[in-house]
Amino acid sequence: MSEITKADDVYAAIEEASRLLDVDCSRDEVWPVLTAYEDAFTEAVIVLSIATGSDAGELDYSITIPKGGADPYEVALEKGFTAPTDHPVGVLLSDIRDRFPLGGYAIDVGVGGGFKKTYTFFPLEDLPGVPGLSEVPSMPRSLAGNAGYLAEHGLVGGVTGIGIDYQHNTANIYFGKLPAERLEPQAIRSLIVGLGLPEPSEQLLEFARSAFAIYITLNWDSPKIERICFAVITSDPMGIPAQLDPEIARFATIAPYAFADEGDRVLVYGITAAPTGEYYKLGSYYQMAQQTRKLLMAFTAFKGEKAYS
Ligand code: GPP
Ligand code: MG
Repeated sequence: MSEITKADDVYAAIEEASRLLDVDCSRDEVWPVLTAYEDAFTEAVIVLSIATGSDAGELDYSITIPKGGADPYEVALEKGFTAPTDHPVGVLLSDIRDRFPLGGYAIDVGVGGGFKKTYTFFPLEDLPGVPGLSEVPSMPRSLAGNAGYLAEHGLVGGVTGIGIDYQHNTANIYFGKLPAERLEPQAIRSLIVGLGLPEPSEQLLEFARSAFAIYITLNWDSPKIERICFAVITSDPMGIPAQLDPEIARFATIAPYAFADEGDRVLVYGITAAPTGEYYKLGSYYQMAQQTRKLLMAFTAFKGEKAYS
């Protein structure tokens, strides 16, 4: 596997994936982003992702930035990838950085839609929980407001990261793996219905049994949790526990990757329960250093109740 990937290789992969998906890809749009974050590429995890629903027809690329790298939101502001804002979404990342030890960052960019999100990851040995994160001043109040409900469903500690979406003014809270009984169909059904979301499909409930991550989406306007997503990780493009969508299945088989061995591939499937219904996602990893892969795989194995700060 080539772990050293220059912007040219990453651009070629994004261009190739765009061609396969019939997405318009402009070098003038993508290249400045790749070069702005190029220092991260050697060790970076690079993910190509698509979704059904309102995001259908878009290809996103995500690139991790190691701990100690430049704050990716500051880079995006400086380079003009995103406009300055007075909305609290603009200070959430620095508020978190000021209060918690970080394990690293990532960015999420649409080939068509431009700079969308930052991700902030916490160190695996020091994961925060909902109570601590609720105290972050710019955090949507709906986190504190739903903390009790989330805790009843096991979503309290073990927060692995925060996603901040500057286009939609939303924040995602990523939780690690829950114990098996929390993932039983009746537990997940009750979690979803109690959020005021539509009755989940059998397919979602079957899929959620294998979830290694669960994440909620919050906004600053509503006291409600906007949506919830269940993610399953596999190295086998056909190894998901439910039939998703033909476009998703096709992308799983054709997405470009830099791994020498097909068996080293990493695919993260998602099903989101949203007010308008369910939709599917797939993140196909283009590149991932062996060490990071081992860490991620180790993390997917549940190791008992998690402590949190
Ligand atoms: C997906 O969020 C989040 C990740 C794939 C984490 C990033 C991981 C890396 C290794 C870069 P999403 O796109 O499903 O969320 P939403 O649709 O709510 O923006
Ligand atoms: Mg995405």
